[in-house]
Amino acid sequence: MADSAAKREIDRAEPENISLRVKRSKANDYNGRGEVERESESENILYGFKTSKVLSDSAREKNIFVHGQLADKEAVVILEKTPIREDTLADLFSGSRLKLEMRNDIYSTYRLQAPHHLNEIKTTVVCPATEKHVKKYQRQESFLVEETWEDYQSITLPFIKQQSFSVQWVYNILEKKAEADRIVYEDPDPKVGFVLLPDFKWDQKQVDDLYLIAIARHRDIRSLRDLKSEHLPLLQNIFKKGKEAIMQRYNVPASKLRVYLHYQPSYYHLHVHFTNLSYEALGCGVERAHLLADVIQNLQSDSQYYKTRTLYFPLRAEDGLLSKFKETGRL
Ligand code: DD3
Repeated sequence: MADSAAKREIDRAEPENISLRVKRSKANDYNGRGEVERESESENILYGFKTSKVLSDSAREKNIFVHGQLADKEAVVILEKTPIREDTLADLFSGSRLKLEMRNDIYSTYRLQAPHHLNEIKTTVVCPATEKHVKKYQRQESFLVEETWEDYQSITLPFIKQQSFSVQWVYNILEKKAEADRIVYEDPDPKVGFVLLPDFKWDQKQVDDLYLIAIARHRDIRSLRDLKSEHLPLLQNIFKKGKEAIMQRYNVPASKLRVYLHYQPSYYHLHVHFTNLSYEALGCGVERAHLLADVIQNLQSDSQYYKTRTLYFPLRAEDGLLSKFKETGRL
């Protein structure tokens, strides 16, 4: 990610970020304003970005997903405005320029130009992006699919196997080849171990939209459908230690957390989502999220629970799996 320079400057501006007790890594320490400025100019990898299409945007979520080319490679760029934090208000009020828009009676509106360090846009770059990445962010209609165990075996499983959507980034995290400095907690046990770290959807500036993922060390569990009672120690370990680590690091108690799995997941390596209960994360709705607490209980009462149940989930119009369900007359 190309946000290290920007992060560094934020860290300098708020050496004691009290809203969030995040342990600072060496890489995030500020090392001189001039250096930060130079770095952000020379390392603007988006300088030559050629937009080909806006895939989707949301006025409410204040984000935009753009498809384009970056040095002749396909790329997807996601821009998102982040929440305004209470601990930045003093700087915002004292360090901004105001342009009056209108005045009427006791009312007036302005365009406020925030100081540099409060004028950031969270940016995610996927490059080179595949056709699948582009489709993933294209605004699409959704359809609810009904998947019996037989459907899973004859339609979904073959599709997943043939897709081989790379989870290299997951292995990089497990092997500490990437994001090692972002790890919040890890349990090295090969069977019940996992790595807990912030999902990159979360900018970690405020706990209001807290979003972490626990990635299992075990590499052969594709999704909810693979889970059996033999995996209970793993699931219970993630549940217990994940909540404890989040309490320790972020001071957010278990009663404020939504802990769940997706079905279908966006990548087929077992992972668990930890999000702030007061934040409606994308994909936390009943049609896709399965509370870890429920998953554990279901497996406790029936080891084969997820091999017997019909599961329901939404698929988007362009999803290859949807075509498979259509072909077999299941939609
Ligand atoms: C992904 C789901 C996956 C595009 C995009 C995101 N958290 C990740 C790589 C590193 C990460 C994540 C796939 C991919 Cl925009 C394609 O998400 C990641 N690192 N969700 C973290 N910490």
